[in-house]
Amino acid sequence: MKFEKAAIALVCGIISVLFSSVPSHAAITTAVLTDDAQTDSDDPSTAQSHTGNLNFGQGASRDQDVYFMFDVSGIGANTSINTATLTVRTRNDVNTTVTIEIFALTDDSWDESTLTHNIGAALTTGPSQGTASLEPFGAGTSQLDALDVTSFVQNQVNLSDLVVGFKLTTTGGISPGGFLRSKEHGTQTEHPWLSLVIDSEPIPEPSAVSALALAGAALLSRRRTSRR
Ligand SMILES: [Ca+2]
Ligand SMILES: [Ca+2]
Repeated sequence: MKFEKAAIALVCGIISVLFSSVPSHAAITTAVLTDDAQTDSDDPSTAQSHTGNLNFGQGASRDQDVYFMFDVSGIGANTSINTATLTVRTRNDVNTTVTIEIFALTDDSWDESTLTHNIGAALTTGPSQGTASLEPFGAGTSQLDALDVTSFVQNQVNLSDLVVGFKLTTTGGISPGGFLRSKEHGTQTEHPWLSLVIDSEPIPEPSAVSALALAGAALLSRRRTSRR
């Protein structure tokens, strides 16, 4: 009986230590912006400069889009996402309100130095992550818009896909529509122009706990058998 009590206490102790060793508190992570680039349908097979202003707009026959990609490997694959917020700083120097719409990109097969309009148009996009109305505040004034992208980031993490991309498009037939500064731009007084902040927590590994419980049960069972 003494042995059984000791074994139970040992198993409970191990499980307790195991659970206490798993971080239970949410962590705030700022994802790393790895790529940002623009495309232009007027020059569809050429990679546009990705190191200055990234222009977006939609004319009668011209389509300019902005693409960006984050590395979220810092949060790990086995993670529950509480919130993921994409913040976009844009500037509209045109005297007309522009509407931007941001789509999830489920295809990560592009990079900022080689992306063209034709490559971008062939990429698979996921659901819209929302729209923002970009007011013409005047030259030199930017605005910040925050979009909830929790569902898409969780979807990517669930697939162990720790690269999260987006495509910024414009509606309303306005060209030029506006711009945001690339991460390489020399003027970053209002940095960052793109950010993805993730509130997440690791999911405890149930299999390890189950294995310990089974080991404890087997130990007790063996002890009982040996006493018969
Ligand atoms: Ca860039
Ligand atoms: Ca991805």
